[in-house]
Amino acid sequence: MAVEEEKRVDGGVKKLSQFSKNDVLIALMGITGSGKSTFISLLSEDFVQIGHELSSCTADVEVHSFIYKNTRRVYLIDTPGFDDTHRTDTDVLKQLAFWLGEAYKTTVQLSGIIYLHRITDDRMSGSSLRNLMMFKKLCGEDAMKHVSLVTNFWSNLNTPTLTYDTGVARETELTTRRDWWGLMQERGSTVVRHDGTKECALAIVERLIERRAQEGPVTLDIQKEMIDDKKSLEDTAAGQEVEKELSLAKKKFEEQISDLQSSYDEALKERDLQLAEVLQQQRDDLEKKLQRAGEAQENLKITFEKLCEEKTAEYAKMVQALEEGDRQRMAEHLARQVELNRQQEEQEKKEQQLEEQLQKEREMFKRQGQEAEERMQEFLKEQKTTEAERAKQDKEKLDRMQQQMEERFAFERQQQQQHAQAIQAQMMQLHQTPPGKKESSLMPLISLFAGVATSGIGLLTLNPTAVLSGIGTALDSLSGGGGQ
Ligand SMILES: Nc1nc2c(ncn2[C@@H]2O[C@H](COP(=O)(O)OP(=O)(O)O)[C@@H](O)[C@H]2O)c(=O)[nH]1
Ligand SMILES: [Mg+2]
Repeated sequence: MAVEEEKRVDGGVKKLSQFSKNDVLIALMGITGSGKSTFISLLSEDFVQIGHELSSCTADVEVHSFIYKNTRRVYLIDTPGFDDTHRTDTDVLKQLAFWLGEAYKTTVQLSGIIYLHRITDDRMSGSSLRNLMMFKKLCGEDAMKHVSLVTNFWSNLNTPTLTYDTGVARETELTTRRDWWGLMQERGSTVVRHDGTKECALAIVERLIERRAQEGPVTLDIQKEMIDDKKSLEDTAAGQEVEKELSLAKKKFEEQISDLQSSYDEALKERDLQLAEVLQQQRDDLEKKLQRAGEAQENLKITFEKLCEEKTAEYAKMVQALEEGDRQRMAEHLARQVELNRQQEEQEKKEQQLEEQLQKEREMFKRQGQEAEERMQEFLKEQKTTEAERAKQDKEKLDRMQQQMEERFAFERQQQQQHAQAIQAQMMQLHQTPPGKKESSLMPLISLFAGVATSGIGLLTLNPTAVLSGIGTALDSLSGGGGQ
């Protein structure tokens, strides 16, 4: 499995055991698209995927790191926002609670949090506000002095309706409204502008490191609640916020279902079956939503211990699925290689048959030509000029036919060669780009097997090209495997 995939499926938790006390851990939060991954990519030594939507099967707490001033390693934690289209808030909260809980149990603790907000966003959108609320509940007031509230996308304030002044006005509104950033700032959070450069990103991280040196590490409310107080997730402040939202949503769905029921009864009374069907469909959809909200509520009833068990089983399943995918891709690759070998063999057989046919026809024309020549000489000897002339014409006709045959065969041979080249090119491509070459630790083994199989077929069919190509693949796989 690829390193990147591995990092995603275990949510970076495995790495926690490798942390040392001197290391710095900084979490990045904010809605999807607020620039968390971009910020991390400015500093991180490893590859960071930007602007992508992770499939719902992957855990998206990701850990990236860099060495800070040659003294210590800084880990930047990329987290999911509470605005995920694939997952419920319950799932996102569980993911964060699990990761933060695991981090709390290690010797390294969080040094700070960076909360990103796009200054280009028109006021506070519903999802931004919701995400901010969840963020505050997760952190708690004591953690506020370790928070950097960062505005970014300043360079995008360059249209007649979206100017630098608009940005400044928005920034002021953010910090003056106590329910937005105002109270957090009062509690010690710093408000910073990020200009998108590496230097600026480093300065933001640096400030949090200095703050940690003065104040010690930060403990978030969710960590205290779940680990120290052994609360169930639904009883934590963040859990209660999600629970409140779910209860409200359920109530709304129930009211809508009840309204629809009345309209449905009315439609039946009026014998409007078409309308009744539409209303029934809408009711079914609402029932499903109601059920999902109920399930999300139930899923909040979980202790940290149970959460760990659940996540461990979930990750094991993901790893298995990814490995299964690897195996399937390799089997397809191998099947393609065997098929190309078969095509190549068939092609070579056709070329051989063509050559044999050409030889036979050439000999036949030669024989008939010689006979005509002999006839002509005989007739000339006997002074039978008319027959001699006819024999001469026969000979010329045979020569012409032979020439036409040679041209036709040359054309066919050319076509066969083009086809053979196409097969060769496909084989080369297949050798150069085996599926999941980087992803799979089993790939060299499969390549080796494919190479041996190719040369084996080559030997059996006395086909030197296949033997050489197979040996090439096997050698490639050995050198590639050794380098991984
Ligand atoms: N102009 C500008 N674009 C940014 C900035 N940060 C991120 N982006 C862009 O915003 C998009 C989403 O960024 P990403 O880092 O994936 O957001 P995430 O979902 O929070 O990880 C990408 O297309 C980035 O190139 C920034 O500071 N300025
Ligand atoms: Mg991201």
